[in-house]
Amino acid sequence: MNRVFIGVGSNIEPRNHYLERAIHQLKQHEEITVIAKSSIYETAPVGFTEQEDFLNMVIELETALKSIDLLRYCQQIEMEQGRKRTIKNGPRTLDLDILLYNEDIVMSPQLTIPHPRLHERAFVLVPFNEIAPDVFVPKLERTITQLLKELSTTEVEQVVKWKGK
Ligand code: PH2
Ligand code: MG
Ligand code: MG
Repeated sequence: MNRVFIGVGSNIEPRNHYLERAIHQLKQHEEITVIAKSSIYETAPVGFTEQEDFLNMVIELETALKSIDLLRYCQQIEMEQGRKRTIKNGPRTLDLDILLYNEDIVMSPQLTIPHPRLHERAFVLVPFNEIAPDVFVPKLERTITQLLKELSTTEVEQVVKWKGK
């Protein structure tokens, strides 16, 4: 079995509905088991900042799928939830990013694992640290907690537990 972490994000309403439906659809696959999910966090947009705040979370899976097949399944879920790829890093109903796949390093045109911006993003590291602080990130050679400590407090403060609808 492969141990995988996925980052989930949405900044188009109903944001929590997109997150919940994504988890439901992952569970539907007979070769995927959802092991853990973080709380939902509300986060200031990073990169392209002229957009609404996101809801973000991280989930842990066990799967028999190869990373490329898991990617295709995630993209299928994004499509089904009305994802339109217009502005790079712009508003989206649903974003599912494979963050880690065991301790594998994958560098193909379709997929880079560990996720290339994992270590820069408080909206990933804060929820990740909640469910799996000691997980080791290959290539960066650090645990999640160690990576989180390298971020500025300003960035970390922009990630707060979501208070609900
Ligand atoms: N995703 C991006 C770009 N910026 N900012 C936040 N807060 N959350 C995201 O999920 C996010 C982002 C590209 O995938
Ligand atoms: Mg993303
Ligand atoms: Mg993505």
